[in-house]
Parts: sequence; structure tokens; C-alpha cells
Amino acid sequence: MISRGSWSGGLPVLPRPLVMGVVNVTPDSFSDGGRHATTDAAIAHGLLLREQGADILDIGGESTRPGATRPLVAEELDRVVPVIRALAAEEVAVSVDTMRHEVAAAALEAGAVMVNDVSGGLADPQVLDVVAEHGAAYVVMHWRAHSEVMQQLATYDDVLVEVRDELAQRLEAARAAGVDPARLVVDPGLGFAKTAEHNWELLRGLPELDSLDVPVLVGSSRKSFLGSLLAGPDGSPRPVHDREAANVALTTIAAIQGVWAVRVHEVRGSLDAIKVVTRWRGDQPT
Ligand code: PMM
Repeated sequence: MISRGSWSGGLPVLPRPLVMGVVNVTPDSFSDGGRHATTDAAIAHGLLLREQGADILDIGGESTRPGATRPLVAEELDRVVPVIRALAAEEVAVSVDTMRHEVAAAALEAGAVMVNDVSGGLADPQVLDVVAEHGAAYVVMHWRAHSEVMQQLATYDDVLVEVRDELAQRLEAARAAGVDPARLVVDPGLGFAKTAEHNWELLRGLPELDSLDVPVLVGSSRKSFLGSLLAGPDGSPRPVHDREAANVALTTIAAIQGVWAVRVHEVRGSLDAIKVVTRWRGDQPT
């Protein structure tokens, strides 16, 4: 676990992937919708994930599940800002999962160190200006459209090349807006305008993103391609809360491929997997 202060000089880089713990303060996220929907429950969950070893907590107030409708800006602010303020006061490093500049600004003012924008600045380009003004870290995720329509855009000739090239364009936009190049992170956006097959191809080819010369974050936790992989004999997907062993396997795969961080709902198993990979490489786990 690393402290909030470790972010002051740029992105912390460890000899192992960082673990980003997810705290969704939403009534409707597919993975944990409704579980931490009150401020107090979300703060308590965040502190629990920190205790389990999360290096950073990602606080989100908008569900991005396929078909989700967007909350009002005021609703999103009410959901995330008090949680971020309370966790930052406990010296936890916090990122805000938002596509809106108003929410990014309020979150950074409340103490967040990073903006995790699943649209990479496409949904609201002013997010880039806010991040630049605050000198914050910024996750550029690969994205093509909002949840209602994104799966219609899951068409690629070569998913690895197209995701990499589209991320390169978004990185360029972020740099042009003045975002600190040393604080940029990319994410292939598993499940966002991707079929299961696209997700597997991306997970097989993570080093393809190395040419972007930016640290890579991967979020596979609880996603539906794991549900279908692990479907029961009747074809029904494995329930969301019973996909953790598979996710730990994916953390192992991502760690072996040298990612900078993994975004997970359950911290303990992924941290164990990361320790195993670190030791297997010949280093001592931190
Ligand atoms: N996935 C979700 C939400 N935010 N952010 C990043 N950077 N990468 C992801 O893969 C990602 C994300 C999907 O929803 P969840 O919060 O229920 O996991």
C-alpha cells in the first residue's frame, strides 16, 4: 500500500502493479450496484479496501453498465464528493471515475489525485482542461460511445491496432490541453465497445500498448466476459460475485505482462497474485 503523498511527484511506480480498489457509489453498477450507495457505506468500504492493501481507490458515481442512463451532474457530485473528501482526509490516494468536468474539478478540490475518465476526454473535452489546471494524473480509457449505444460500435479489423491508435489520439489531445505527460495512464477499456473476443485479444496483447510509452491500467474485474466464460451447464452466466477466482487469474496474466496497475473490486486476491508474480520474477514483494 502506498500513501497519498507518494503521488505528489508524479505517478508512483512500484516494482509490482499497483492495485486500484473500486468504490461505486451508485444504485445501478453491474458489479456492485446499490452495495455502497450511501456516503457512509462507501467510505467504510473504501477504508476496508485500503486496509486490505489497495494503493488507490477509484470512486465512481455513474454506472457505465451497457444500457445505463446517466445521473444528473448534481446527483453525481452528491454521490462522490463527500466520499472523496473523507477518504483523502485519511491520507488515502483517491481517483474519481467520471466523464464530467464539473465532477472532476470538485473531486480534485476535495483531494483526489487522479481523474479516471472512461471516455478519455471524448464525452466532455473540458475534463482535459480541469486535469491540466490541477496538475492531476489522468487515466485515458479506450471508449467509443456512451453505454446505451457502445456495443453497436464493437467492430474492429484489428482490435489491438485500433485501440492503440485511438488511445494515441486521445493521449495527444490530453497533452495538447496541457495535461502533464508524466501523469498520463492508458487503459484498453475491456467491455467498452468490445465483445468478449475483443477483450481476450486485448488481454493477450497488452505489450502492444507499450509503444504508447505510458503506464497501462487494466480493469477486468467482474466483467461479463468472465460471466460467459464461466457459464453454468444451462448457459446462464456465472453471477457477478462469483467471478473472483477468474479475476485473480487475469490479474496474474496482467502482472506477468508488466502492467502499471489493475482496477479490481476485491483487493486481497489480486494483491496475492501480484506478490506471487513479483516473487516468481525474482524480486521481493513490497
Ligand atoms: N470499468 C468500469 C468502470 N470504470 N475505469 C477504467 N479505467 N477501466 C475500466 O475497465 C473501468 C472503469 C466498469 O464498471 P465497474 O465500476 O462496475 O467495474
